[in-house]
Amino acid sequence: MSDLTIRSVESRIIDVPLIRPHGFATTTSTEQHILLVSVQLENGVMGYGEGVVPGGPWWGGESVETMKAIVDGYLAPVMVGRKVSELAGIMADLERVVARARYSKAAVDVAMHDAWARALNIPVRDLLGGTVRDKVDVTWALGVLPLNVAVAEIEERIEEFGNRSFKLKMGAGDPAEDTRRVAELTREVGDRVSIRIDINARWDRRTALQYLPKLAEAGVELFEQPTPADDLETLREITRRTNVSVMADESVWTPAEALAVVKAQAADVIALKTTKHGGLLESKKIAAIAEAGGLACHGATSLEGPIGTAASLQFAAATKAISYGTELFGPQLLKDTYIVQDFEYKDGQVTIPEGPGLGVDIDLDKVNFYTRQ
Ligand code: MUC
Ligand code: MG
Repeated sequence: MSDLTIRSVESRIIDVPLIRPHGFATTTSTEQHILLVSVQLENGVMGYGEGVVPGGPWWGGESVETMKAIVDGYLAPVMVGRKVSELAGIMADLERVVARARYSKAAVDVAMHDAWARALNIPVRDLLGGTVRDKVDVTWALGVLPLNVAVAEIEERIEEFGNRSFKLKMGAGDPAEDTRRVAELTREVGDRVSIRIDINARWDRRTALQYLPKLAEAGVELFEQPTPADDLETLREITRRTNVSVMADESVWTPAEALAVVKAQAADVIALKTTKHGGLLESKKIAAIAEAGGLACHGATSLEGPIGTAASLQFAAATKAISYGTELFGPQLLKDTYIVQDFEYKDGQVTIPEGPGLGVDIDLDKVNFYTRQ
């Protein structure tokens, strides 16, 4: 019997350039910074996971630099010497040593899933219950862009990859101007593709109730987190007042928060990010709560690289509740990859990789090339 004991846990920061700047409500990224975590077992098997946040600590308080300190200094010592088949027990013990820090915990959760599945020569999806789907729809996110640039990018993605839905980031500028820009764009392309918006919790109640109806009228199909995370009352009011689906993102980090959204009937969809929730085990709980409460889950992203994306794809493969498509386009936003395989993005979908573990293999030369000195 091969030895499933964790021999070592290592991490390094890699910086990968983006194909174009990605504008969020509060910052703009030109590179994605990723904490690549590796877990090696005594039998020699390696597993990988990514610690990754969208564009820096503005989103959830963690950054690759803080994650490195947490993983190396606090999580790794709890993991080394334990059997990877005790994953649930290890994750529970991590809670005793480090509060919150869910992005850091996601990186080690995924690396352990990958190593364990590889040791058993099965895909990670089999550890999560097996397959419900082998492809998922992919929404392309545009960031904050001027109208003509956004339209050109949408046309290009439709032509090249058949994307059928697009997410625009809002909340960076004056709400009236921002609304005009997005409403005009929606009128221009909204009969051919679905336009969704993500305001990243930047609007207050009054602004949201003033401008969201105009966006609904223009044909926007989904409002993602228009208002502050803790204000479920307003989110519920928006859900009630408009016919547009409302997605909770910043409002749901934990299973308890997912339950609160269900109880408050504050949204129709939950943005499920395997990173934000602290890994695949915690994400399963969110999915179960959403499903029981009659909410759909969207396979959302923190702009993961290929390893983190493969993890979220394995999760979507095994989780029926991911019924509102995905935005797992992270690898397409990176200028280069650091896995051996290419993902198959086609007809607005991506095929979920097969093969042991996450279904993708690391390209160590590339990883070395992008490692921060
Ligand atoms: C978010 O808030 O959803 C995902 C895609 C994107 O452009 O931003 C992220 C984060
Ligand atoms: Mg969001």
